[in-house]
Amino acid sequence: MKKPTGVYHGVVGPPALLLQSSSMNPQVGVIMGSKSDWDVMAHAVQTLESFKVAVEVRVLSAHRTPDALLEWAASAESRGLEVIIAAAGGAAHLAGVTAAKTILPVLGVPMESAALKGMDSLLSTVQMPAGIPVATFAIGRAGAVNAALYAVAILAGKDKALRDALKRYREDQSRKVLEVGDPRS
Ligand code: RP5
Repeated sequence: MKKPTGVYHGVVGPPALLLQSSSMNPQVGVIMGSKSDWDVMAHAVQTLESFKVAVEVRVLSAHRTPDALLEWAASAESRGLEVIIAAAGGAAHLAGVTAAKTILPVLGVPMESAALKGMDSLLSTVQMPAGIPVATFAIGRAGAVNAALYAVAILAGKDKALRDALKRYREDQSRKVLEVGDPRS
C-alpha cells in the first residue's frame, strides 16, 4: 500500500510519530496506536484520498502517548476536523479515549492482534458504556475501508459533490461485480 502524498502541518507539540497528512485543511483525522497499524490503515487514508478528502494522519497511543493524544483530540474540532477514525489493537482504548475528549464522531477500527486475532481489539472498541459513543467497524482492512466510506458519508450530508461521488463509487462497485459474470470463465 503506497503512502498518501502531501505535507504535514504539525498541530500538537512534539509528534508521537508522524506519518503524513494530505492537506492544509484536513476534514478527517486518522489516528492509530502504532506504526505497525499503518499497513492496514493506509487503506482508510487511500479511500479518503480517492474521494479527495483531506486527511490528517498521526500515530498516537492511549497508553504510550496519553498526553499527546488528549491534546490532539481536544483540539481536533478547533483545527477543522469533522470526523475522526481511530484504529488500535489489543486492549484497544484509543477510540474511546479520543471520543471522551471531543464531540466529533469517532469511528473505531479494531486491528487484528497476534494473540486473539483482533477479538480483543473489537470488544475493547465496541463495548463503550452509555454516554460516549464510538461507531465500531470490522476488524482490519474491511473496517479501515468502511470507516473511511462512513466518514465520506458523514461529510456528504452537506456536500453534494461528495454525495455524487459516493453514488458513483457504489455504481462502479456493482458494475465490477456484474462484469465478473460466470467466475469459471
Ligand atoms: C496497539 O498495540 C496498537 O494499536 C497496535 O495495534 C498494538 C501493537 O502495537 P506494537 O507493539 O506493534 O507497537 O496499541
